[in-house]
Amino acid sequence: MGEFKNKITALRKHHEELLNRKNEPLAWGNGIYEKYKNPIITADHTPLEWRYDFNEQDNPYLMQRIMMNATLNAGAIKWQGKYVVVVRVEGADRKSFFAVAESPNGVDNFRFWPEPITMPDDVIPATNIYDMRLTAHEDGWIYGVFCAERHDDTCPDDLSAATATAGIARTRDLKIWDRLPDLKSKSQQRNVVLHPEFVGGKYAFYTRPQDGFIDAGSGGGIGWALVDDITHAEIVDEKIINARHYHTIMEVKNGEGPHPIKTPQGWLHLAHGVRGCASGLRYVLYMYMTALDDPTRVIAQPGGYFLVPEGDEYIGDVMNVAFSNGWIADEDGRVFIYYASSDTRLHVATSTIDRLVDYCMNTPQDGMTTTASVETIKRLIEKNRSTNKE
Ligand code: BGC
Ligand code: BMA
Repeated sequence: MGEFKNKITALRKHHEELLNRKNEPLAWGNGIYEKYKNPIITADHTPLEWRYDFNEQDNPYLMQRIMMNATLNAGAIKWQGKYVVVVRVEGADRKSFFAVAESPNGVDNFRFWPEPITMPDDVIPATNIYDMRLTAHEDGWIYGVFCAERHDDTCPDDLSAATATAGIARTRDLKIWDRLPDLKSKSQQRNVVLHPEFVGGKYAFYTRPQDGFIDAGSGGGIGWALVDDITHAEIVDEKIINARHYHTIMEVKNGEGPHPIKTPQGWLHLAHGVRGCASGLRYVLYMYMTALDDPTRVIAQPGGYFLVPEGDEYIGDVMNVAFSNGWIADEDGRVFIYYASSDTRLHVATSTIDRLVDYCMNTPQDGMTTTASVETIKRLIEKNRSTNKE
């Protein structure tokens, strides 16, 4: 009897130590942002009540009855003074669900709320839902837009055939969610994001049209579509605002991350780019900016990637992945970038609006050839020669 209680005490102590662990920025970054020593949320951070049956008769070995596999791709929002993330939690059964975790400072001490989100289904229930983008819209609601995945029944013999659609839900308190009908679109859609402001009186979505479930194909890149009625959202016209290119970090796919941050110089965007290589797909993050008076007009496109997996971040369920669908811009200009590594755990990187705008405006563009890249490097060397002479 006593032994079972002791085991629970030890388990809870170990868990509390993990939850209370302090995080520190790593020294020697790239000057653009700071990465941190520890991931902020791992599967081990999930509440013990989700995993263990604490009744000694029913669970004499104190086993995990439900195992958690990963905590990744989180939407983020500053809410009631707290840094709040809506985490994609994945169980051992490969089903993802959404769960809220909050921190007092944005970099450590994240704690899950007691229960995962109960997300109502659309008319046709999805098999899996994931990667929520949170938008506090000027209409007063907080929206969650996420991917709803279903088996593609037009291919009954192919167990991997699937469809990706944007699910839409809204809430006032992050607890009770009203599900709206899924976004209607001619093509499949993943990485759909709601812009925080009305544009010409309409709701505006960043889209990512794709030919198939995995293949972006002729989809072209990150799209933009205006929608009259969010309660029956349908894409009628879609235009590509951030295209993919041959031999870049986004040759195979790209997609909007969280919704862009409004700055005096323009909208600041975080996105992911994907390229193919011998070991599979490589997912990295990149940035761009668009004009305040026209969020579809690109005004800055720093070349190459912004953030990539490094060290332990390379390793996980889906190797070589950095993915972000959540960031928080604080009142004091600090920015908390929540990114997941290798579809396994959640991290934070911190920067400021000023630094990110500087990065976007002053990082050379991709010249698209080796010759152009070498010329760009030589220009910097030359500039440094004259600076050093001064
Ligand atoms: C996974 C996602 C992934 C997608 C495309 C889904 O089944 O859950 O994490 O992005 O497939 O590979
Ligand atoms: C994508 C995303 C993410 C995931 C990534 C890598 O398509 O939507 O869910 O992080 O694949 O597996």
